[in-house]
Amino acid sequence: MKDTQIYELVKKEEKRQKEGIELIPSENYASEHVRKVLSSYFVNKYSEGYPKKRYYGGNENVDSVELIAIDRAKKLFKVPFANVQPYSGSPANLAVCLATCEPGATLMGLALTAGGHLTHGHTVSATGIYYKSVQYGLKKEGVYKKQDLFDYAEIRRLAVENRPKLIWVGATAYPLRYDYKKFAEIADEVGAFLAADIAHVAGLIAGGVHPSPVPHVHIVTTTTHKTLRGPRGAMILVTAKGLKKDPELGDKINKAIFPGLQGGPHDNQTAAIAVALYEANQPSFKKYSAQIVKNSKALAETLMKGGLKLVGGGSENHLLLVNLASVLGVGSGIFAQKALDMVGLTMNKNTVPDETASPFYPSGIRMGTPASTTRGMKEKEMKFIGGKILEVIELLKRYRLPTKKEERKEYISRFEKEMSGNPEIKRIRNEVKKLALRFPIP
Ligand code: DSN
Repeated sequence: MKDTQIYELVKKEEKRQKEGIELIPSENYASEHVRKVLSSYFVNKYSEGYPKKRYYGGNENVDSVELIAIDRAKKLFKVPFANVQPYSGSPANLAVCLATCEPGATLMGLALTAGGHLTHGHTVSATGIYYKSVQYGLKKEGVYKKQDLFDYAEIRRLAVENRPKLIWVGATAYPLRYDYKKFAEIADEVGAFLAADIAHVAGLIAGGVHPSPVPHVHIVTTTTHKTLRGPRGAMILVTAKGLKKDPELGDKINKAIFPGLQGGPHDNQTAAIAVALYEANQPSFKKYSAQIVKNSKALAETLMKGGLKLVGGGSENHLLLVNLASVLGVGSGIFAQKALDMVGLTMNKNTVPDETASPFYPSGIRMGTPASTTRGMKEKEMKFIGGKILEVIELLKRYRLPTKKEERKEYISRFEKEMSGNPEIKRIRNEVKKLALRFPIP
């Protein structure tokens, strides 16, 4: 007996992934080994608790798997403590809040519109509902120049004024390196815990091409499926500095995950995380992460040469953020996302730091190179892809997001219809597909 309805969708998704080029910077292709372990018999098990301290029997193999995953995480990121049970990044970040802040305490994080994450204290997230959240932004001037975009004087002013218990450093849409030391000076001055959310750059840190926050922060959280190229999941790490500040910090993190926030860990996910950590420790992963950055720079340069405006004046990591307002008008990210999707270049509309439109109709697009680099693409392919992006954007110049909200839906569906019948879109689609098929996915 086979559920053909879902099976057909699985096959369709496989085809979509093979024939298109994935440029969403938070996505990647896990190895076949990771996917096999993810669907192994560990999927059947319950194991509330921690290794050797479980509430169910039959956990001798699960214990070994989790201990190996913890050990590999500690070695890869050079930390004395790791919890590998978070279901994903959002529960991991909420667990850090639970472990370090009493309800209602103050925390600080980068605002969503400036590239921060919902779980760094946005008002609609539990981290902004159950805690008093103070959000910092980026520099007001020079956001399109290559310079550190964080305004440390302003972040320090906010920290001194609000005395947060916890400060987040990290983002989902920041194209440059972080100066973790400068954040640490501020957190140390006000006695706050400093947590680095490295979800986006974990693979780059593991591969040695992005600075590690570990010497400077108390806690590190990361998802495991982005640049780290594992299964969906997350980890919380405590550094030596963190244990010095609070020797019970590891225990507090463990308690916050279980029983504070979660029930039984997903043991199949833990096993697949262990595999991903093994893979990230191989010499080939260093080459992979170095190539991600080279590719991102090549893509950024192609787009800038084509006249596009990039936040941070380019890319120093795996992603780039393009402000389309000057070429396509405010709120035009949706046109670019939809048209690029039609040609098989998948990326997402995104707010830009000086955004004047809403997060649903933002003025930017965000893209990145972790997934295409996994397929073996290099600078030459990035220049080609950049060229295709520019061609698509050229086709969008006669469209503008209606200022009246009630007109938008109809305008966008007319736009989609026109685009899908456009012969130029069909031509570019074929060219992208031809390239994609030359680079198989794992
Ligand atoms: N969804 C992730 C991203 O795309 O960055 C963050 O949670």
